[in-house]
Order: sequence, then structure tokens, then C-alpha cells
Amino acid sequence: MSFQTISMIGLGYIGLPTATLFASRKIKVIGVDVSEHAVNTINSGRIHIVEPELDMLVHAAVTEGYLRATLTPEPAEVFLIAVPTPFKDGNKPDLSYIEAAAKAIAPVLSKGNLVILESTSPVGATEQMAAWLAETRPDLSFPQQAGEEADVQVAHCPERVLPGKVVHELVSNDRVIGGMTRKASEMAVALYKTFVEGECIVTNARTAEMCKLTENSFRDVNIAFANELSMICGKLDINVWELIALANHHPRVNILQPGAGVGGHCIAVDPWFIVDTAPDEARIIRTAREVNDFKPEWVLNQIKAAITDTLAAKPGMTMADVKVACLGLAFKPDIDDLRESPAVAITRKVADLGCQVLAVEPNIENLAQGLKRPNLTLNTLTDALEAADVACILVKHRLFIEELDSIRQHGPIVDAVGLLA
Ligand code: SAJ
Repeated sequence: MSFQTISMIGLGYIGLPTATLFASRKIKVIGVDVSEHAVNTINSGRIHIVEPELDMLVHAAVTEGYLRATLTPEPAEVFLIAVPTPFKDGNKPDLSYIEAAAKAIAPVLSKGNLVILESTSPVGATEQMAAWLAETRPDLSFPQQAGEEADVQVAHCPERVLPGKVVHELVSNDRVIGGMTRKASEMAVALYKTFVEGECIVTNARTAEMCKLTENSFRDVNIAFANELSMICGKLDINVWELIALANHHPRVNILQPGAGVGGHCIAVDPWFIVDTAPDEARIIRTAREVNDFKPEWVLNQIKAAITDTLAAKPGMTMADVKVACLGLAFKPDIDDLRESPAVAITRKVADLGCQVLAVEPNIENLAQGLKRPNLTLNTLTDALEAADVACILVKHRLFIEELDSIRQHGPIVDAVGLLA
């Protein structure tokens, strides 16, 4: 089974690298995105996101004619959908992007096609997508109607790559393939095998959906355990980093690291999809979310306490005079991605207190519009440390580890990530 032309719907952090890897194996890829900016950037051989190694690969794929981006879907043999699945009010999954993608490709589907949903999805989303396709194309048959004999086969193959290591992990990670039928799985395995060096393991669509949610919930629960320990240790005046290092000497204990909270668009979102489908049963998963969501507030309280001490020590000083250095804005170390970042949330709230905030984020050049305030500026580490009355470490960036000695010399420090431990 070989494929000549495939289409990737959604050219973001997952869709673009995946499309490019197919193109690098000399398969013609038509990338589709609703953003004109993304489409134009890609067609000029450049990228609109930051991901190591991707720029070279995209440039080569576009120059050699294997990758082309467009705003409107065109016929292809396989359609892969990698669009966002955020949650809406009440932590309910929002499938509107999947619905829009399904309805956009439906008119160009033909007999023999395979449609793969890659977006992280609540259990049942693949079947729902197949229902939307069938509704729009009554002239074609789908797995829920014709099983193995369906004109168009459908599968769920969740992505599981780590931002910052996407290109490497897309090739080397094992892949879970959940076909709605055996044929759909076989077709999907043949497709991914064009660049995946890891194992392609077959299951059904619902198990594949739950598998992805389980992986991220597992990590969320484990991070919540570490964050809860940090708050307990704060109360008991115990160094949590030392505690965790000691406990991890046990051969069957491996505790993760506490931090400023859990950010990003995956781990802080996906567990809610499980809670939404099984609210009475998913008790640990829900509590872990609540613990991790509370952590930024706990860190903020530490910062407020340090500011209060500073004001008490310097009579005549007002809140507007206090300078607070916030080290790190990204949602995790050494990336430029500020989406759903607890460090951003904390930095904003520190600015809301009315003091002067000196943010330091070595991976960005400008503050995004949403972060702009008169009392919030972007600084170099040296300038911020020199001026600040209070410093807080919110992300364990490489630069901060390298500059540990000068950070350590600073006055009051709130260390949310164990840099000084
Ligand atoms: N974090 C901690 N302590 C830790 C580890 C992480 O506080 O010990 C925080 C990070 O600072 C960050 C958040 O958790 O704010 C999430 O970071 P992460 O590195 O754990 O994960 P993501 O969101 O970058 O990527 C995850 C990965 N899932 C798992 O490791 C199970 C990735 O493989 C998935 O593909 C990705 O979610 C996704 O797209 O779903």
C-alpha cells in the first residue's frame, strides 16, 4: 500500500511537522489552514512557529515541490486532521474545530479515502467526526454504516510528541493507531510507516482516544503530587527539593518536580476530557487538575509575602516603588511558548498589585499585546536583578541555571522551581 497525495488539515505545532515529514519521504502533501499568514509563510518556505529543525525541513519540502499550503481543501488519498481541541465553559471539550475541518474536507472526499483524526480528543470524537462526514456526504459510505467495506475509512492516531523535540519524537515515538475498522488501521499503519521508526500499535478508535488522555492525565496527577508536596513542605518548613531527591533514592519512587503550575495546551486540558465523560469516577484526575491549577496562586502568595516584608523593612517605600523581577514567562523551560503559562498568570497578577514588574524571558524578543502594561517591562537578567527588590524564579531556563551564582546573590527570592535548591 503506498500513498501519492495526502492532505494535512491544520498546520500548527503538530500538523506542520507531520506534513513536512511525509513530504520529506517524497509524498505530495497539501497542507490546509484557515490562517492566510500561515499559508503564505509556509509557501515561501518559512515557518510561523518555533520548533527546532523544522525550518530546514519545511524549506526543503517546499522548494522540492512536495509541500504546498492552501486555504481550501483539495482532493487527496488521505486526510489527516490536526486542529485544536480546547475546552469551553464548564471544562467541556470544544469539538467545533474538528466539526469545521470535517465539513471542509467532506466535499472533496472520494471512494478509497482514509480520514485520520490526530487531534487529542474526548472518547467518541472519532465516531462523531465520522457521523459529520456521513451527514455531509450521503453518497459515500463510512465505517459506522459499512464497516470494512466502507468507501471512506476512518481512524484516530493521536500525536504524543513533546514541544521542542517534535521532529525527533515524531520519527522515534511508538504510535497508537485506532481504526474504526481493521482496514482503517492497516491503511494508517502503512501510511505512518513511511517515516515512523517506532512501533505502530493497533487498537480501536475509542481506546486510542482514551490512551492519549490517559498519558497526559498520568503526568498531570504525578506533577500534582509534587506540587502538593511543595505546599505541604512550605507549611512544615521543609525543603521540598531535598525531600524529593531523598525519597527518589528509593528504588520504586520517582517523584516529579514541583513548579509554578502546569501550563501548555495539553496536560492542563486533556484530563478534563476524562472528567467530563466520567465525572463521578474520575476523582483523582479532577483533584490533580485542581491542585495544579491552584499552584500559581500559592506562588503568588509567596511573592506577596516577600513584598510585604520589603515594604516593612523600608519605611517610606510604597507599592508603586517596589520592583519585582519575574524570571521566566514560558510554560516550561527553554521554549518560547507562553500559551496557558502559569508564569504569565503569576507575572500579570504581580503587576496588578501595582508594583513595577521586570520580566525576564530569554526566549522572546517582545512582550505580546496581552502582557503589555505600563508597569510591566521585558528586561535582561542582569538589568532586572540589579534593579529588583524582590526576585521570583518561575521557569527553570538554561540561562538561569548558568547564572545561578549571580541570582543567588540577590536579596529576597521566591524560588518556585527549585533553581537554588
Ligand atoms: N511540569 C512540572 N513538573 C515536572 C514536569 C512538568 O511542573 O516535573 C510542568 C511544565 O513546566 C509544564 C507542564 O508541566 O508547565 C507540562 O509540561 P510537559 O513537559 O510535562 O508536557 P507538554 O505539555 O510539553 O507535552 C505533553 C507530553 N505528554 C507527556 O509527557 C505524557 C507530550 O508527550 C504530549 O504529546 C503533549 O503533552 C501533547 O501534545 O499532548
